[in-house]
Amino acid sequence: MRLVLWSLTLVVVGATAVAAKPRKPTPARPVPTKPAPAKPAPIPPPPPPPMPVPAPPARPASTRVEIIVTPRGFEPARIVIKRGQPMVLAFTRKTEATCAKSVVIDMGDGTKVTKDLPLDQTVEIAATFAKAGELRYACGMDMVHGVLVVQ
Ligand SMILES: [Cu+2]
Repeated sequence: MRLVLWSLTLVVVGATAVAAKPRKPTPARPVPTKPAPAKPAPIPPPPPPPMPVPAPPARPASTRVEIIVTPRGFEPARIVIKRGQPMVLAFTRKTEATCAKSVVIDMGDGTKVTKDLPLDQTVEIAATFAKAGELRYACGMDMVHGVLVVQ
């Protein structure tokens, strides 16, 4: 019995000795400090599309009529236009062989507009004719005529 106890004690002590055996500290392994691979720069999100610019209030487009002054007079000498339609009457005198070196237009509202017509220069007259009817235009001496037919 005593022998058994002693043996047990030996076993326990031996086990303890094994357990207590100082472990050789494992040297810290150098961790390779590999630089992290550079991540590709994140692609910035595309800029938001520009806000649609609101269109300016719609203005009715004006209708342009070219009127040439030639030795035969105003060409065309008869212009049909729409009532209420903004117009640009563009006169260009192309000849010296005419007395129509200016134009007088009956605006249909009791007024007349007179414009000089320098050679080869386009003179624009913007107007909107509100009333239907026939309006004359003529040279300054009222010798060369044309007519605006407002419908
Ligand atoms: Cu004239």
